Amino acid sequence: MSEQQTFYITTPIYYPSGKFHIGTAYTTVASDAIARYKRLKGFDVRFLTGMDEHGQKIQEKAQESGMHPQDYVNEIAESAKKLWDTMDISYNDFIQTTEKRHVDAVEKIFQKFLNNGDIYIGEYEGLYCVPCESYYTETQLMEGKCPDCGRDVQKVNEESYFFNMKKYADRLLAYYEDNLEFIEPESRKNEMINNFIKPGLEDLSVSRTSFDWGIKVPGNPKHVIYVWVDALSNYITSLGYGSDNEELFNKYWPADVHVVGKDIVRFHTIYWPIFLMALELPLPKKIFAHGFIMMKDGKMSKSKGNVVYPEMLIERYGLDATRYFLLRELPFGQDGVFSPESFVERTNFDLANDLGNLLNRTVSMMNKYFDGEIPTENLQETEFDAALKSHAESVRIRYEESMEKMQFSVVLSEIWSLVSRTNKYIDETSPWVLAKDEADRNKLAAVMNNLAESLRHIAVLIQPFMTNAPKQIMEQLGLDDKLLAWDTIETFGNVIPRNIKVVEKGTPIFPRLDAEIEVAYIREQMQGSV
Ligand code: ME8
Repeated sequence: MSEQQTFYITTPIYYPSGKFHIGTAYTTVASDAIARYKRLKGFDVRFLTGMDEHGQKIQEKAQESGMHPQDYVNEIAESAKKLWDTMDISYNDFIQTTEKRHVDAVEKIFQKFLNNGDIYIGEYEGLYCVPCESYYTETQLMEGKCPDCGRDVQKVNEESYFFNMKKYADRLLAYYEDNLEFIEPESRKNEMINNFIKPGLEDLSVSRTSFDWGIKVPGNPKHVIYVWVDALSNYITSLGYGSDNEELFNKYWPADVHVVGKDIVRFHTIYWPIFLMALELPLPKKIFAHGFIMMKDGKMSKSKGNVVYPEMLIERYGLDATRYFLLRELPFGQDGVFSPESFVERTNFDLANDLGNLLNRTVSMMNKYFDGEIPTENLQETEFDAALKSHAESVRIRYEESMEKMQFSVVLSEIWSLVSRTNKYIDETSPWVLAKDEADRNKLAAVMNNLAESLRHIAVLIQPFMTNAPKQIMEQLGLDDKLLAWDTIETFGNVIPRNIKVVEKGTPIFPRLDAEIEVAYIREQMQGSV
């Protein structure tokens, strides 16, 4: 038997600085969609997420809430896991950077940098933004504030270890050139080259002495290791790199893709590859940087009262509608706006009207014309069948192309083109007319079979995005979940077995929302989130 191909995908590890909003959920759901897709295609997938628990910001947050930092981060890690379980995130591992497996390995990584002469000790004088855990020079500031988040920066003057970044700049550029798909979208790559690498990489301060919530520098415990050196290493420490058992590391590294938001591209496309080069390890195959979910009045922030939490949407509208919206509404890679109106519209139009109705109509016609049984024999093609079949076939091909590029909104619009095409097929074939003439009985049978088959294709295709609807569709059609396997949609038709009975009465899988009431509800919840 040939060995199963592996696929390693990661999300950023998030800061435990508060409750997760839909932005964090967005990255995680997108990564989950890829993980599910690759599993569906037969890959041996490893999907990592976790928490970035060290650093000055977290120490200060813990102090504010009167807790020991370890208790503080553990509590948030538990609530994060609960949220990911609620959202059906199919992660294989959840790493916390305060775990021993990580701490031990990061100490070894730092020691290796020291041994190889990549790190030297010096004096750091400069500016630091605590919320971004990031260093800046005077000229990088925007009106005296942090260029990334607009907040005040602190003057830092302390002894520090420095990483010699310059040494690797040429190799990094060569890697970009040889691996054209390393950074996506491409615009981010140009930004990195023109804004950071070409002007000359500065040596990076990789330790701090003014607080102690972090991993100690081996042999010099006055220093804690810079939180980004600590954090980025999670992608390999979680695989056992530097431990007694590197089996997972050997199997899954290099990562196929690190999914990140546009705010942390620099760390992933400059620092991380350079650290890996210093460790003499292969670099990840791709860093995909997506855009941000914005609100009509700008960034989500508690003070503006415009924060949307995933739990609220899931409780009221269900997980599938929430996951669908996140991946359908925003073109992955670009910023997009969340509005209560667009959420309600998508749910009503795409889910309740288009998909929900198609299932309902199909099930009720099957009951009306064939006593609930999906006809599989004596099928006489209608003039409209070939177009439906070829559409389903072409959707599958375009779906695969766009999925590889992580163009989720394109993939979903492709699937919905099959939903619309199938609804149109009902209008074209007018089963209620065929049902009037016994001579058209076999044509009616073919139409019913094609409708069930088309819905089955849709159920297979939506699996990376929705976790309940595929099973609900199969259940209403009376079909076994085995028919959700990818290879069952390689052809259209001849898959549904004989003597299958659909349910007698299908319940709507996506109830229609009262737009006015629900828009007001979401808005109220956003304001209540202050
Ligand atoms: O940066 N829209 O953690 P973090 C879309 N610990 N995505 C958003 C978003 C929004 N409005 N807001 C946040 C860190 N995100 C580091 C990462 S990795 C080794 C260390 C997502 O909690 C997006 O993926 O600030 C962004 O990159 C990430 O959350 C930042 O999470």
